[in-house]
Amino acid sequence: MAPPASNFGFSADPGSTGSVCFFPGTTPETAGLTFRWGQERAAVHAQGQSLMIDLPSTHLAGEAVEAWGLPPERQLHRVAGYTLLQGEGWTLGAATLPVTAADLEARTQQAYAAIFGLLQGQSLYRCWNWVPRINEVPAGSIECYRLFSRGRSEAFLAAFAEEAEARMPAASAVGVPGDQLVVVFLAGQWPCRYWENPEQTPAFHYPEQYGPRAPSFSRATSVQTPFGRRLFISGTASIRGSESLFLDDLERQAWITAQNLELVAHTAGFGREIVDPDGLRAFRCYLRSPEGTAAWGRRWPQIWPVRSVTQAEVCRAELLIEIEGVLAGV
Ligand code: 3EB
Repeated sequence: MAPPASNFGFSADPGSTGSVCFFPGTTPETAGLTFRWGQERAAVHAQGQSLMIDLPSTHLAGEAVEAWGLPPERQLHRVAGYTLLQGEGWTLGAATLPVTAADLEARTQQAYAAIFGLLQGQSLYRCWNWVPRINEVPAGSIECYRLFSRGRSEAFLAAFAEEAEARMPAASAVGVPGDQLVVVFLAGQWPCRYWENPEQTPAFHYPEQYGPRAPSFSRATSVQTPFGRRLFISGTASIRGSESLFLDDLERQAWITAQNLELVAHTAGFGREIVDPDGLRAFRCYLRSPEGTAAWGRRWPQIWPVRSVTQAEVCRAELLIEIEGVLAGV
């Protein structure tokens, strides 16, 4: 079920802008950023000039180790609880924070305040969040995802006030076993634009039924890098307007998700194809339940290879699948 290397391997030519790698210059051996699924516990490791993000999420299919490229010139720093890799014009950061239901909101707020404190004029391009017990509702409280959303929202408001909505990057927030909140971000000084899906309510305008504070993210971020355009598409799911569609039907949720990905890619000027003959786009899929993998494995890889499939609670309890992507410009 592993996708063909021609689609999702990194370009043999390190200077190629046709590579799906985040930035050029990558082989798995020289990767700047590595996501490792199925690890014992959440951890951020710095090794040489690379970051490794270990996640205790069950790996279901595709690459168990995802190697992402970064520009070769980079330095390692530790600032405000984050391990940072920085190069000319860009910053990648990662942190793990122990959280309980009681302090998740405050810890999230602190984690984002720390990011804003170290950006130094750079824009956020992409945030990844792994949230323990994401769909649990602690006694006398609200769902952990909603606590997380409120903490993040408070931090955006504190940092940007009325400009907050114009600063919200592509993001994802999914569950993770254990008690570590994992936050990874990419920021930079290269020009970027945030995009919405014309068929979806902006998440930051979701009505209150989905939580007291709407989620702080946009549907995609396009970035004009010196190596070509990149589009980071947020975790995308079976949502139209603000409503979840096709509850309990993975297959139909997957189609709506794919349509949303196409709409966002097209809107941002990256073409509407999500099937990728040229190695220009890579997708990561989260499935709520491992039972879904069998159905997925039989049919979807033939029409749409994804780079990896990992088990994770998607932030809305009724959603069974979420897919995110990185696209290189054509
Ligand atoms: C949605 O569209 C599905 O809270 O950062 C997707 C991507 C979702 C990011 C986040 C939530 C987040 O609302 C959930």
